[in-house]
Amino acid sequence: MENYYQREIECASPEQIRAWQDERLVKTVHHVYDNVAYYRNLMDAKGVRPEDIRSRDDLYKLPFLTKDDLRDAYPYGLLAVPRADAVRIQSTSGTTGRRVVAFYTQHDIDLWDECCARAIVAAGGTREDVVQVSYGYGLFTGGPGLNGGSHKVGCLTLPMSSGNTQRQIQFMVDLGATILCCTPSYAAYLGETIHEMGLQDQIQLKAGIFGAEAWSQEMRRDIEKSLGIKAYDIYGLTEISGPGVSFECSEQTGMHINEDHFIAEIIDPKTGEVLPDGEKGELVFTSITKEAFPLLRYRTRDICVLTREKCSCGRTFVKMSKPMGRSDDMLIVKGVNVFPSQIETVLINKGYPANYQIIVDRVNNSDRLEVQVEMTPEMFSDSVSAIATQEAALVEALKAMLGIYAKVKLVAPKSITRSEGKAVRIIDNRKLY
Ligand code: DLL
Repeated sequence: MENYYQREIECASPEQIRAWQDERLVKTVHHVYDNVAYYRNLMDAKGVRPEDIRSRDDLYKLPFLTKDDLRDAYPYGLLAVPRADAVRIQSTSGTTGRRVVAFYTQHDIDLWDECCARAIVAAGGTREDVVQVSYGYGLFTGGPGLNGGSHKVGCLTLPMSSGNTQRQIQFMVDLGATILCCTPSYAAYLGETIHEMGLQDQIQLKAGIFGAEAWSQEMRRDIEKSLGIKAYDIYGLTEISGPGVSFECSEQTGMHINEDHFIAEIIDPKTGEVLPDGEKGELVFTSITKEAFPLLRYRTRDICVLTREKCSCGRTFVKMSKPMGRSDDMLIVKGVNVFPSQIETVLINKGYPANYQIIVDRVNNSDRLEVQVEMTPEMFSDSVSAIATQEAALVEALKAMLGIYAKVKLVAPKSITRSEGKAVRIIDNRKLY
């Protein structure tokens, strides 16, 4: 059997890509208008008829869709096929409020697998490889996405999921894993543990496919050195399918967006105006081949740049830069979405004033979250043990809300700087962007 590689698609001419996008967009717009009342209402409110969308050039006429819409329409409001035709649900990593869920038909899963297969091939994967998938499995898309892609390429797939680090490493050694798929922070942790166990000479890895959170070039170099591999970036989001929306090739100057399935736009996050290629702004995706959950002009909140330079790998699909930040204030800490509002809720529920600061650092390639919380004068105490008890209670409550550990430091009344405009709650020292 030949190695799986969709060269004729990934290296298609710009005219061919445009033709696919035009045709598939028109079809998708009719599909959602006919089958999703939520869309019909949005489009009617904007006075757009499906017939108004004749090509990619008409995309700007469509309304944007945001995470709020997905929450409003939760759970089935944006499902575009009969429930009996959908076979899978995945969900975003947010831990509170209404979760965002995405649906897939079998055909949608096949196409998603294809996108992930392309990423694996671009990282040098063939059917000779043993792929260790150490992204979480379950509602998170990382595990299922890379698992499906690995099968499609014909690799021997190790569905490890995340956690149980010693066992991960034992399997990696025993089974001779050659490609590792996980978050960059977990890859760094695995590398560190492999060295502690003195097993670095027994590792056969050659490449890693890392994404789901921001990571710097410095971190890439550290991981490459520690694991003795080439590390590739992969991007995606649950709403648009999961990992594999875009991926790095050997040139590593941005991630190729699978343009036969997704149309990418960059907009000014404040005005919504579409910006030309090369300008920095918010990334917006329209899925054009999905059956169960097609999203039109979905605002990702990720800030990046699109470039259409010729790539030495031969692929013609547009490249996106690593996301340079988010236009909203969501933090991704250890791969988990953290909103300052969640922290605020905990503090206020526990009787603390809303004067707090969130500090995120990256120590030894692992995220550290600290919340500094101001006490009220009534709470203030000279007793070290009384303060430690209060801090411990907050750590517990934050863990229950966020699902991850945050260090808590109680500080004296009035010691956190007040702002006259919008409060700056977050100090992100990770230098990720
Ligand atoms: O993180 C899907 C994924 C899984 C991508 C595995 C890559 C690998 P969500 O949990 O919905 O989906 O989070 C999506 O994560 O909007 C970005 O802000 C961020 N993100 C994803 N990939 C990258 C990356 C998955 N390579 C959100 N670099 C997105 C920086 C990333 N940020």
